[in-house]
Amino acid sequence: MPVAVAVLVLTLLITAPVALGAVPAARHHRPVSNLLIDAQEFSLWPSRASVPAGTVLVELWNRGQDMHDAWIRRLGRGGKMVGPVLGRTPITLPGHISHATWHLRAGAYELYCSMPGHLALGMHAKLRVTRA
Ligand SMILES: [Cu+2]
Repeated sequence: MPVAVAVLVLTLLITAPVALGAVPAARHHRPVSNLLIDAQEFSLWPSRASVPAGTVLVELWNRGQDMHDAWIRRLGRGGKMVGPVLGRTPITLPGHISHATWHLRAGAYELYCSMPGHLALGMHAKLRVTRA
C-alpha cells in the first residue's frame, strides 16, 4: 500500500505542473478563426454567421467572372455601416483565392465588395463577432 501511495504522489508531482501550466496558457491565447467568403455575381456568402473576437484568417474565393474583394466595417444601430474599413482582402481575379488576416472586436459587421456598384447589386453580408 505505501508503494501505491508513493506512486500516486509521484504521478501527481510529475503531471500537476504540466496540467497547471496548460490551463493559463490556453486562457491567454486569443482565438484564431477561419472565415471562407464565397464571392460571385452578385453575392458574398461567408462560411459562418459569427466568429469569436480576435484574429480571423479570411479566404476570399472568387467563383464569379468579375474581380471581387471583401471589405468589412461596423454596423451602427440603424443597420448602416459606420466608421473606417477594418479589414480588406486583395482584389481577387475570377477563379482565384486571396487571403487576409483581420483583427476584430465584438460587434455587428457588414462584409461587402468594394468594386464599383457591387455593394448595391447585393454583394454584402452580415457578420457577428462574439466576445471571445
Ligand atoms: Cu464584387
